[in-house]
Amino acid sequence: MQIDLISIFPEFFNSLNLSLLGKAQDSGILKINVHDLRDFTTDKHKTVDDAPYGGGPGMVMKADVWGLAIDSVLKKSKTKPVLVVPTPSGKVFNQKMAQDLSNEDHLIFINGRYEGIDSRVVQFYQSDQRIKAVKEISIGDYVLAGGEVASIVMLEAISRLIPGVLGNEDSTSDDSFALGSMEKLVEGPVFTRPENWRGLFVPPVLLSGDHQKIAQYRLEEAKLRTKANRPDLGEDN
Ligand code: JAH
Repeated sequence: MQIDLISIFPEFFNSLNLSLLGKAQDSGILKINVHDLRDFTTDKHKTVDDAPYGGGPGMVMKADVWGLAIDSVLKKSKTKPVLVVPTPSGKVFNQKMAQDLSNEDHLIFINGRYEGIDSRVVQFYQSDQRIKAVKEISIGDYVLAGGEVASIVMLEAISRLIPGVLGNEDSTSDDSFALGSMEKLVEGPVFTRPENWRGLFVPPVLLSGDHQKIAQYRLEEAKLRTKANRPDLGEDN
């Protein structure tokens, strides 16, 4: 998979060279390109923003600069990319969206700052035949200072689902939210050695060797935690 990220703060994405994402790039499964939006300005002050039409606070990122940056990525693209736009006004990101995006050939993330990007950028690329789809996505109900951290969150969720990215291929299969969309539960508690830590003991059933009983225990704990922390999930668990 190819991933292009465009930002006025390209250094935010240095963390993508670490751990899981770093290894996926070393192995060639993932190719990540980071682009500095200011490289696509045409004025001597490298201006990327301007005052909002209609007035109001803050600044809006200029459509012309974004257009040049996105077009320069598109001109080198072999297949039609999905354009991802992190924004608090988008659809809320979830595991299903991560799974769908992990099956794409090419993703482009455009990362706004200030009060956002001139809305004509999304409008234009939604009807551009060089692009497969435009996805405006939020990672939750809070406002960040820009899209960069949201892009990193989404990329971590997406890339670990790409075959060959995780060392242990099967360790994703029963994570919280990875369960089928019918029976959604968060995971219950987990334990490792020592059996007694500061007087706190591992539940004995986990040391019993009875795998039937263990599965039953884990399901009950998952249901309890889901009811307590996520009553919006698993209504019929
Ligand atoms: C803020 C551009 N829901 C996460 C999220 C995503 C993006 C932004 N904020 C929150 C954002 C300012 C400018 C994007």
